[in-house]
Amino acid sequence: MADEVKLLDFWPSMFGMRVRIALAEKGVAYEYMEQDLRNKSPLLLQMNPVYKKIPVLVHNGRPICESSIIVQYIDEVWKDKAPLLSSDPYQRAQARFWVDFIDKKLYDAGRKVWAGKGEEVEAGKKELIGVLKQLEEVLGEKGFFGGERLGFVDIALIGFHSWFYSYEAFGKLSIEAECPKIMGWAKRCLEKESVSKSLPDSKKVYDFAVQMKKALGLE
Ligand code: GS8
Repeated sequence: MADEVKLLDFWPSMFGMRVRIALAEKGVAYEYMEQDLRNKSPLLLQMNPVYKKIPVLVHNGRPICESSIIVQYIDEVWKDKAPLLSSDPYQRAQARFWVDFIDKKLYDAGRKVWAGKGEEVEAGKKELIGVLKQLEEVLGEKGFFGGERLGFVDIALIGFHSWFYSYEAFGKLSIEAECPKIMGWAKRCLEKESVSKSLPDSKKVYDFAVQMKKALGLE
């Protein structure tokens, strides 16, 4: 029986983007199901009753939640093509550490920059640049965090690139000037079709962020 793969997602989500890229890298066909997060569907509530968040991968009727867990699941199930994690346990542990770091630090810093006010924006900018500079050190002279090829850390981080324009516009900063290595790395990732076709246009994300701020009364 052919695999039935569905992805519950929301287009501006950097977490959803991770899953889109992983599926594209593996060449897995799937049904993309855009979700309305203000009016959550019974399917989303049923598939992720704990957090009620996207992304959710539904593989042959069974849900998998949390983007970094989903990407690892995809790597384990479709293991014959495009390995995303190293076969070496130490390297795998390192990759998981940095994905956890991105999850804990980058989303919050970015949100302070685009959705915060006054001092919060300034604190968010410092955190954002600090996190990206730290990641530049981890990248070192490698082409990708995964070495020669796109890996787990690259996939976890690159979705944030579609938000960089918004961070720059709201925070009045230049990520290119502060973190040129990260921008060089992002360009390399975007040369891959699996990445470019999975990421939305940065200006569209910015328009979305403007609308969100209005809707949330954050202006
Ligand atoms: C985060 C997913 C998430 O924040 C993961 O999958 O890695 N740790 C999770 N999803 C958001 C949309 S993106 O900001 C979401 O579904 N929010 C709906 C809500 O909070 O009600």
